[in-house]
Amino acid sequence: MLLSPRLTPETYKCLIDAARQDPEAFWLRESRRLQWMNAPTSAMDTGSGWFADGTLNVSVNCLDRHLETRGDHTALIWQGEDTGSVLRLTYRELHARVCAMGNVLRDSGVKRGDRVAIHLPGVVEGVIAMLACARIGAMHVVLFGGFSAEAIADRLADSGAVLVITANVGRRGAKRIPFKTTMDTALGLRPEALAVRRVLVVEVTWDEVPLQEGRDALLTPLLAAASTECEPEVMKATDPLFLLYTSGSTGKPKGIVHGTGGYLTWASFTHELIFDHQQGDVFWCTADIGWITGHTYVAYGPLANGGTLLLFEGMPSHPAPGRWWDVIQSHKVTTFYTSPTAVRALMSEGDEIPGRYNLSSLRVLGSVGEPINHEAWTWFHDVIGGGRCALVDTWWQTETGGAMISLVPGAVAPRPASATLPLPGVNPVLLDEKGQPLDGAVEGILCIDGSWPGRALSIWKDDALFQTTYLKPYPGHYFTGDGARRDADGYYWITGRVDDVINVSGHRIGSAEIEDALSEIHDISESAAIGIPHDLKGQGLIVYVVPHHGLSDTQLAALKDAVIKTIAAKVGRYAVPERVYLVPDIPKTRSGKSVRRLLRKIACGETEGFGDLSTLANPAIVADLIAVIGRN
Ligand code: 6R9
Repeated sequence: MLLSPRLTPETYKCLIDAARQDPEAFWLRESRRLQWMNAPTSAMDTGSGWFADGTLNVSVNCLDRHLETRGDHTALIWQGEDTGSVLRLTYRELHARVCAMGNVLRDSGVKRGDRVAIHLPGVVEGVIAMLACARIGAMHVVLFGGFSAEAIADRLADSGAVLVITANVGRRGAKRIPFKTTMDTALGLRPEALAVRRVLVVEVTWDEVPLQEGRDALLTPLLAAASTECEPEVMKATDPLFLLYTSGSTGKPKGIVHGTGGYLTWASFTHELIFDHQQGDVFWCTADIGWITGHTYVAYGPLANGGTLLLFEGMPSHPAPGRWWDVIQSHKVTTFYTSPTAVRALMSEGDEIPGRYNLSSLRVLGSVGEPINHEAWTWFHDVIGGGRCALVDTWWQTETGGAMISLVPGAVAPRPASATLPLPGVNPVLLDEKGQPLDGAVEGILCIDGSWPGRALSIWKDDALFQTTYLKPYPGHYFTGDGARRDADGYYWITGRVDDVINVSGHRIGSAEIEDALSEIHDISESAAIGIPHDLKGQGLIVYVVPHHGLSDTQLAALKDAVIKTIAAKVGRYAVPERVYLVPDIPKTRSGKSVRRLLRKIACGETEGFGDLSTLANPAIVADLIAVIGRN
């Protein structure tokens, strides 16, 4: 049965107007969607943060308060890699498991304010551990399953995590991913820089797991012995809830800190609005919990709203194409939220495969992580949604906490491949390069004016960097790093990053992150990483490498291999470049900055139309680069 959307264009307009006319009253009212221990008396961030005098606990909001009305409703459906392995947890059962985990963490010495790192494959313990941290007031630091040992070690050191939750292995089709071994390597890399005292291990399979005496323990026996009642910490709305690393245009990945009351209000508000959340929905967000989408829309939004979330352990096309459609059919998924890269990959398998499944339970489809092209939008909407589902393209970022510009089902008319209009309380502006606001139908740098409840509090241990990255580039505005076009009706089309962040399959990769990793290869004098359009991945990563003079042919031949191996080891396999070019030099401005605009054009095969090259320090290099690309 299809339910009609809760909102109409008229009711939505009232919401937008109310948020504009009296934002303080609007957000104070919206905050009441949560259960507060002490309800806030002020909403807006006037220097002391959102809902500053409110107190609450996030896990109580996601679990305890639902027990009375929907304790026996399904909170979580876990679909394992094998068709036959399904786990359903009611709110009561999830509550008990989270409490047990909270007690295990407390017994392991974790205190309020401590950081707990979570590095897990797609098992239920991920969401349980996040909520358990929230319950005891510890901050979780979820690490993406695809990070290398070096990348993990960097994040453990920066966050000062005292405890790690990992798995013996992860299942990826027939493959086994050695989570625990990778963690052991990470912990051994620079032990003096780490504060990790304890490692708790989830046994995903019966595979043997090496345990270090005194430090490591299997989680199952500890959970079995733990009480299923766990007193929640009373947290201030402005206390940090979690820390999540993301890549920027400069330096190392930064730990984005999100707060408690504002973040959860935003997660709940946006989840209800953009997915038209209704009783009985089965909500499936395919993101890994290691990314912000996995925080806000796998865990916090759906649970804060008392929904049913689906977690799938496996891959889209394993053991055969159509597996995702099978999951939708089996569990009667109503809301399906994924990335353009996934849509394009599934589209390339043809229409016949989804045609074999009954997808009529679907009501809302969502896209996130990168711009969705017209063709993928149309296929998703027509073939998967059968033309009857709303397709919400949701633009947002790790730093914004939740969706900012998105279609709202029933309330906003769609335009293929457009993220459409800002949500209530979100005030985007487009600026020119000098920072002047642009009016009307125009393209410019996307900034946001004012604050909103979900905005990140800071960068871990570096508030000055938060200010210089987001608030100082265009004073008075929050700088997103994205460009956008606006049409005459105020609809937004996100054009992609305007900084040095590359978006490969929705994964943010900083060019500096790649270049830093490569600076450690002895035979390389410098490098430059750029992104160019890629049919499936949105952007493909290209690396230009300048070898030292005088290397032999054999040394040069080994260099490309070394580049790939180094990036896989220092960052992760997800950041391995599409192509590596060995070049004599990198085009530079007179002040020594790599001119990435030229590097992008040349990598795309362009041979002319580069504009005035006389301002370069080394204009002759352009012809050399064109020759290298032509030969490869
Ligand atoms: C939620 C998330 C953020 C960057 C963002 C932008 C790109 C995300 C998008 C989109 C076009 C969309 N992005 N959603 N671009 N349309 N609907 O992905 O967070 O990993 O921090 O990435 O992703 O470039 O700035 P995060």
